[in-house]
Amino acid sequence: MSNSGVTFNSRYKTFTVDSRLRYFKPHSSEIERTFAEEIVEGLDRKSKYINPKFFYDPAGSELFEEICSIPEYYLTKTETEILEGLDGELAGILTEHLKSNAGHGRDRKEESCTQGIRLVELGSGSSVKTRLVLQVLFGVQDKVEYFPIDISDIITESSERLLADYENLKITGIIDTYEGGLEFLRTYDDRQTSLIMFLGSSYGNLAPENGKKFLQKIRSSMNPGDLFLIGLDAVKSASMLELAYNDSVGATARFNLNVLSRINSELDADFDTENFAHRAVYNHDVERIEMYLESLCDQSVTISKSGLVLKLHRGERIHTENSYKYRPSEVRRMLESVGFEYRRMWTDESGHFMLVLVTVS
Ligand code: AVI
Repeated sequence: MSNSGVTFNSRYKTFTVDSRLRYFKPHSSEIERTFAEEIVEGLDRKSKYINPKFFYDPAGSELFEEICSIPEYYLTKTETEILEGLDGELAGILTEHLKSNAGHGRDRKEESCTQGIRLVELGSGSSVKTRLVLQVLFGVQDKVEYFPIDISDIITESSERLLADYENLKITGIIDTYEGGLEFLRTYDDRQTSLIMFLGSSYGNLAPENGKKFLQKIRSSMNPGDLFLIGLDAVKSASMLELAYNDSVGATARFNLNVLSRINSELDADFDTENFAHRAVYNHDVERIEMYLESLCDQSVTISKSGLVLKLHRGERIHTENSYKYRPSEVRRMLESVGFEYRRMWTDESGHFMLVLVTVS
């Protein structure tokens, strides 16, 4: 990947690979400062936490891919099955949607009506799911522009694989936080209808008040006629949930512990991962899985680049993730409360997972 040196706006560097592939990435010093600051903010306090967005360095992203392939982590498998089952129906909805938007003379330039739908994905996720939706889009239009937004450079690899398989695909990757990526797209052209996807129940990693703000952010980045497809994990038995987050091959434990290795290498710290244990428990009261890193002894850790010496006692926990689960009956209200228009919900036969399509007018 070579840096073309062209800047789209002052926050980003552009990397142009060829006419079908380019990336935008914020200047690295900015990312590093944020990481160091946020780590101090979360650890230099009584109830310690690390924001789960920091799981996704290259090693963490690979571990997450591994988790997605493990049977007890039913989320990926179930969401994929739902997507596989709705291709014809989704194609029909998208075709109808394009027709009705063209007829209603939206705020966009005339040519937008013939330019079809572009795919925006928050979190590049498993390319299996992306491919299923691309397949649907190629069924209704000749060319597709795909905008993966992900904090990790992993999108560079998956993009190249996608381009090898789809001749008429163009990819503009945004290596940034979701908020940064959405802001980027607001200042980008609005000649096409966007289908924004937020799959895998990643929304569940946000606390409800932040989730609501995030939905508002998505809503405000959308133009009339744009679509938003969100995947949400449903409330179910604690045993099934706890198994999904305590898998038999220990991938979730390695994923959780990897954030400490990341802090070691990027912020010059000396966490000994052997001194921590992975814990994942279901909290019935707030209907979420909670993940922690538990200190196995009294210990002191230095995080040089954050200027912090951390003292942990045996049994003390660092809260690393919440994964909220949703009731189908509350999802529609949640989405409508921020101004989305509800279109459709799909679930698997057991009701373990939901895919919901909304739009804005
Ligand atoms: C990305 N996110 C939806 C996953 C989840 O289920 O909360 C992250 C994860 N954490 C442990 N396993 C998977």
